[in-house]
Amino acid sequence: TTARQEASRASSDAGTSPPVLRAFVDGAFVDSAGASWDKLDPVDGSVRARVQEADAALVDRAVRAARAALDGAWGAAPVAQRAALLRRVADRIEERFEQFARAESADTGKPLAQARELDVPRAVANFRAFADTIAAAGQPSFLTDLEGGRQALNYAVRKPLGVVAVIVPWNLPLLLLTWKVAPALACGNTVVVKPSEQTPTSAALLAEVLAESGLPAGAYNVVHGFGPASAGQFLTEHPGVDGVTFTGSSATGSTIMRAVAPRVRPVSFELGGKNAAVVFADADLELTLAGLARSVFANTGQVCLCTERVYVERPVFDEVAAGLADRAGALRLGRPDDPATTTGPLISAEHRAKVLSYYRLADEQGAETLVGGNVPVLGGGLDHGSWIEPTLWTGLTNADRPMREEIFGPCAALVPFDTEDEAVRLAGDTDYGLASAVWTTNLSRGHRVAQRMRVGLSWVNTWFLRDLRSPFGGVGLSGIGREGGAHSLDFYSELTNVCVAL
Ligand code: TXE
Repeated sequence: TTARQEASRASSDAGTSPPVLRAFVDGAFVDSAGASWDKLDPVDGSVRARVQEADAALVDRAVRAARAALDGAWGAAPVAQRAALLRRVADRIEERFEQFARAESADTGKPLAQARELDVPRAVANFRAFADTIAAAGQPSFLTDLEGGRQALNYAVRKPLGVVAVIVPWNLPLLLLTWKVAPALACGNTVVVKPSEQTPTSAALLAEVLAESGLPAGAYNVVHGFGPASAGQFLTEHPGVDGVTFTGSSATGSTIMRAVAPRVRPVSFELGGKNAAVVFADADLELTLAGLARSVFANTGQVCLCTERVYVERPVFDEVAAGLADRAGALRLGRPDDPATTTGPLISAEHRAKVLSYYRLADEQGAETLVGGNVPVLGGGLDHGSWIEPTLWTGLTNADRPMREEIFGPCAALVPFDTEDEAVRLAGDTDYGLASAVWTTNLSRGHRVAQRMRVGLSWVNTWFLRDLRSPFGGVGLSGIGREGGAHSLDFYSELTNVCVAL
């Protein structure tokens, strides 16, 4: 409701009429009988698009179209055809590279350079990686010895999970969307996508690319809308949905679990994080500070993998704190198309209010603010954007709320430690368990500590480095299941074991 209120307030200031974004159902963009909302530019608060909210009837049409495509052309497509389609999609995203980069940057406010370096190349890579994965996928078979010297042959046949609901957030919209859509289609599923209400554009662009690449109508559908009492809820509660893949907040993950529980459907969840970095005194400090700064401030701290807790071995604590504060001070907030910009705004005024509430909480809990802590005054027409200062604290402990709850902003707290065991204990003292990074030049210690972390992704001397064949996901509040390479195939497939008495 708050986002809607903000949206309608801002729309009254708009001069020209913004483009209209509609649902994509059964191979065509269609009008919805539901309401519309204004998608605001996080950079300056202007209206970027008018988005039509899918009502329950339109969500139902999308799910039916997906079912028909599953029972028809796409569900029957051989593996080679699916892999070839994914490769064509990758090629076509590359052809429209700049269009995707600009759309992604415009929806999120992120620097255009980052969309060009990360978001769009990863979307291309996602389609190529899952074309390779499905083309190479096999299943073990077993010859079973029976009495009397006879045998039975067991082998498993991979089938699509079915109609998959794909619900994605606003921080890396295209990257996360393609991370799910590529393996889902590779396995022969059909999908109904609900992009975030904050970032609806790239899902619509992808619809065009998939159709041009020859994906049958109905195999990829997009419904726009919000979560509760809107497209998100209508989709997850729909009896025609066979599984849900979701990236977003832990609270919404829990709500989605309840929505599918009556039908006992599988879910794959990549949820929030409260990720720790551990810096040992023997670390290469130049390398560490560069990596740490990236892990705290990338995408304005709005990546589920971002570091919000930094544990530093006491002898280098002051040096690391000062070095990281210098790097924070060197960040340049500005318009996405300015090549000097390193850091965009937060996604929305609503999200900034949340992040700012943690800045105030840190003050109240006696933190020392090394850098930042406020809303910046940028001028130049940016005053209505959702800007916030990159921020670092010392003086907090694991008992304080800013150390326990996911803030999802460009901020982190630094805390000293004295022993390896203490560092592992402090890092693991969280309900989340997505990612961690250990910084050390001691190889044995790097492996040892990385393995002891209670997380799904444990980095040593790097951060965010991904091989798309390796498992991605979290423990605890950070999610259920793993995606990536063959792990994604496990989620997006059902297996039928065939047992033949020979
Ligand atoms: O997330 P939501 P929000 C965290 C981050 C952030 C907080 C809230 O801490 O501050 O979550 O962000 C859809 N049924 N992350 O509110 O609600 C929603 O429309 C079905 C971490 O944006 O999880 C959107 O498409 N769908 C995260 C998507 O879920 C529902 C990335 C994500 O929204 C729904 C984003 C419902 N009942 C936020 N309610 C990460 N892990 O990277 C919402 N949605």
